Amino acid sequence: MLAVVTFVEVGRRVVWRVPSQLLLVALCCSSLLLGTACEHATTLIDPLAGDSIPGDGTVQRATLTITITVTGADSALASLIGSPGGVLCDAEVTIERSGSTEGPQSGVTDASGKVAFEGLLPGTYAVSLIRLLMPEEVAQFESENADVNAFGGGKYVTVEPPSTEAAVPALAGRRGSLVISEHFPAEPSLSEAGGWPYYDYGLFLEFYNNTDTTIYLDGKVIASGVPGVGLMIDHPDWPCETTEKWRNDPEGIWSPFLEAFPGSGQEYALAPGGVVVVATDGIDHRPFHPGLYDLSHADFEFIGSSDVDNPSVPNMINIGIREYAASAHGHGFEPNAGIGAVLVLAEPLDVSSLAVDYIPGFSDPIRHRIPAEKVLDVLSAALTPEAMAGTSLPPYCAQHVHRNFDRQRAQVHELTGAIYTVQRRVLGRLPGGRVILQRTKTSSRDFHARATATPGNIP
Ligand SMILES: [Ca+2]
Ligand SMILES: [Ca+2]
Repeated sequence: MLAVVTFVEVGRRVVWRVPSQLLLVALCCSSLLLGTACEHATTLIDPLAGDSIPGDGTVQRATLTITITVTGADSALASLIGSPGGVLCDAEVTIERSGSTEGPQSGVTDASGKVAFEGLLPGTYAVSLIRLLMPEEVAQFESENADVNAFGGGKYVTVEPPSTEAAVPALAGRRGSLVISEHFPAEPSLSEAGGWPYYDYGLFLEFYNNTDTTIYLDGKVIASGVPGVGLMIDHPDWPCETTEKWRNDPEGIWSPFLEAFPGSGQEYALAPGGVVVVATDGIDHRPFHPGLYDLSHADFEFIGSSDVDNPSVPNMINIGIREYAASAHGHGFEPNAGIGAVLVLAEPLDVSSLAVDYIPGFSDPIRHRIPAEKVLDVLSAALTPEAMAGTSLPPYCAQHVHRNFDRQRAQVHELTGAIYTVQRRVLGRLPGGRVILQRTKTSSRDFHARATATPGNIP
């Protein structure tokens, strides 16, 4: 198979571009592999199992028995709320058959952490769980776990008659404060044949106030935590053991680009449940490509030295060492995917006090370190296994950031040219209807790829 990845210098940024033919191959592979281990990809191309019943019209129904499990420190927390033994009782479990229009079914786990569903058609089922915690339950936790407000989890299970058993792990969910709720990384091809040129400016990030109090955005920082493409993979010139120091640093996240929200303290308030959209360009991108969005009402936009500046959309402030892709683009920060993306949200930073280091062998070697105590939220993501297999890249290094910040990257990204979005999962709703987003500091669990972006709304 043709497996050519061009290595393109964009300004002082180096990006991987992958031909669209490979993209098609990768997408086809994705659809074939669904139902095995492609949780990340199902939202892009649903396996069209449909509602038809094959054969002579009779089909053997199945029973699905699910056990919700908890491990490690989360198991200790579960014990405190009356759920010992590494299982989770009183969890609401929802199942929905992929590609069907039957709608979901729900049940609640018993004292042994089990729940059974009967009379199911065979197929692949999306299983998710939620166990919201009552204030009196959280009160039993040590202070470091006081922000745990739920257990959540999800998995895809293949159901076969007469009976299928599956264990689905649950993780303690922490609300955090201001959290990354969506990353739209799509750079569609503007060529009818696919490939070059790509449209790079329809990108956006979205953030959500996951707390019960007003948050002020003023001075908070959006950063790219990608320490450089060569630092994400086991590159011959930059092997993982060499890059460990910057990539997997428990003290902080090394970043080449820092963008601060404007305001000097209390100018940009975000109420509980409030959503804020930060666009690369705050304009209507639909005329450029139908898969893009109208971001002319974005709350903020990144700004560069040769940019379109919507005067009604406040500009982010570049507080980093240099401008993003200044010579080639000049539109401000572009939160694209490349072969992976680490996005960081941080408390206001005094940049002059940050540690600085130089990574040898790069044309843009300087990085600031965002101190661990300033990090509010992280999204760590990589290509899907199918997309990665369509490249000739060496394997990824184990961690793109230290597990203090994120336990496992989400394998959600497609090759350049694909249109999709990455959204944080909804954990549940408060009695008044306000959404609480899932934040287990595990990107692979907390985020999923979706076909349609929802700038400014939580779906
Ligand atoms: Ca811009
Ligand atoms: Ca503007």
